[in-house]
Amino acid sequence: MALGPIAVVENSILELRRALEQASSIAALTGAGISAESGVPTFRGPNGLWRNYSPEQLATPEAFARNPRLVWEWYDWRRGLIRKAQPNPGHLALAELERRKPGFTLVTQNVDGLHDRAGSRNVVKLHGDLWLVQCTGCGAVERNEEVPLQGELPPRCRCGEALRPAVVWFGESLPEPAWERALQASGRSELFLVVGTSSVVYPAAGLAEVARRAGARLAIVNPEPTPLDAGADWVLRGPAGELLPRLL
Ligand code: BJW
Ligand code: ZN
Repeated sequence: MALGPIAVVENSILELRRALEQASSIAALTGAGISAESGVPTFRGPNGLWRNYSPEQLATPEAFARNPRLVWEWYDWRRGLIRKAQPNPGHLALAELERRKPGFTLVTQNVDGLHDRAGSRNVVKLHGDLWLVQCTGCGAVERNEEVPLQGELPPRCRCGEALRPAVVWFGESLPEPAWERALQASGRSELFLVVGTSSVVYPAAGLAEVARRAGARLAIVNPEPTPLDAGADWVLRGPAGELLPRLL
């Protein structure tokens, strides 16, 4: 008898839960979708536009050079939303997985800090941190949690130059230590979980392929199809906040 869609999801959950229990080395890659249920808009979803600008128009060094104030207004708005947001059951499930599995590595493209706030201790941040700022002149990096930012935008460093968010924009390289750790964790994983990312932004999206080539099994958690689905061992179609807790 053919299984209906609900039975297929249930089966996959059971199977994946068993695989997670048995694997000694697991890596997870998360994207904006894991924070969606916390009320943080994703980049490419229906609410992905801010004042009619796409992330590709704002998250670039060129956009910042042209109009630093506009780019900072976007970040200031996002910092405000994220400050009020709470980690959801998806973040909490990954923090729990880290506690249960010594060989677990969490790699995230997110800059919102919600994994840290959920209790994950060992988060590899590929695209930086929204709560750090970097001077475009002297290069100094400091924490800045002011919401909303006071004074003129862009905020200024002590040295007088403009500060920028310490995040990775299009065309910029990822922080080398984080990238190295992500590559290693992906290459040695037996199971690679891809959660809440459209998997269109590289090099992060390539980690799943790195893992697969090294023999890992691949699981996707996303309510929408992604380019990685065809090569995955499990595709769980649904929200991370509902599905991840059921994998524990
Ligand atoms: C849910 C859900 C729920 C919803 N539960 N899921 C090869 C080909 C072509 C281009 C390139 C290439 N290699 C590199 C490039 C260039 C470029 C790139 O990839 N471009 C593509 C867009 C084509 N990459 C780069 O430039 C990178 N650097 C680089 O390659 O350096 C080397 C180099 C140097 C010099 C020259 C050339 C190369 C840097 C990329 C930096 C990305 N930065 C951003 C901004 C970070 C700071 C900030 O937050 O402001 O990172 S852009 C934005 O996209 C952000 C995200 O981390 C990233 C990925 O987005 P994500 O997380 O996947 O979000 P969405 O919105 O796309 O998807 C959300 C998903 O959630 C959806 O699938 C939903 O269905 C799902 N979802 N609800 C689970 N409840
Ligand atoms: Zn400075």
